[in-house]
Amino acid sequence: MATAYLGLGSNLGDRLALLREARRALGLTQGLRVSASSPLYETEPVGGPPGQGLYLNAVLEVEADFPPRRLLETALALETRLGRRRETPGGARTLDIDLLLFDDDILEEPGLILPHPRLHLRRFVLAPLCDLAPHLPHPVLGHTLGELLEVLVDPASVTLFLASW
Ligand code: PH2
Ligand code: MG
Ligand code: MG
Repeated sequence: MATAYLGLGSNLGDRLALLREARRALGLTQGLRVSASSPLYETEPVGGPPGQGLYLNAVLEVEADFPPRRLLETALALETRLGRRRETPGGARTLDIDLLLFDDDILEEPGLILPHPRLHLRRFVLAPLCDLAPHLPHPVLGHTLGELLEVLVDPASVTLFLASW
């Protein structure tokens, strides 16, 4: 059994309903258990075309009894099922699920890099990740996630979104 962290984001459609449905569907997946959920954050879009709506972001901790590639495929299939259309790169999306960490695996394959190469650079990922695992060391950088958040310079705004989910 491996412990993995998934980053969820939505800035198109009913964002809250999409994140709730994503978590529910992941929990129903054979071999996967959702063991913890971060609070929700409302966040300013980073990159992509101008004029996009604010994101809702959150992180899930999951227990998986299959390899990272299959977790990635599960996540991508769920994005598609919940209406994601890949048109403009970096454009608004109904649902994005990123594989952030898979145990302390370090991996660089086509389409799958672990740990996620930008997780320590983005407050919309690191803040919810630290709500769940502040003491976890980053497998490549060595510092804990909490230490990385403390020194992070990312001016994009990230505020708690006060809804239960
Ligand atoms: N995801 C991106 C690009 N920019 N910005 C925010 N605030 N939240 C995201 O989830 C996000 C983003 C690419 O996946
Ligand atoms: Mg993403
Ligand atoms: Mg993605």
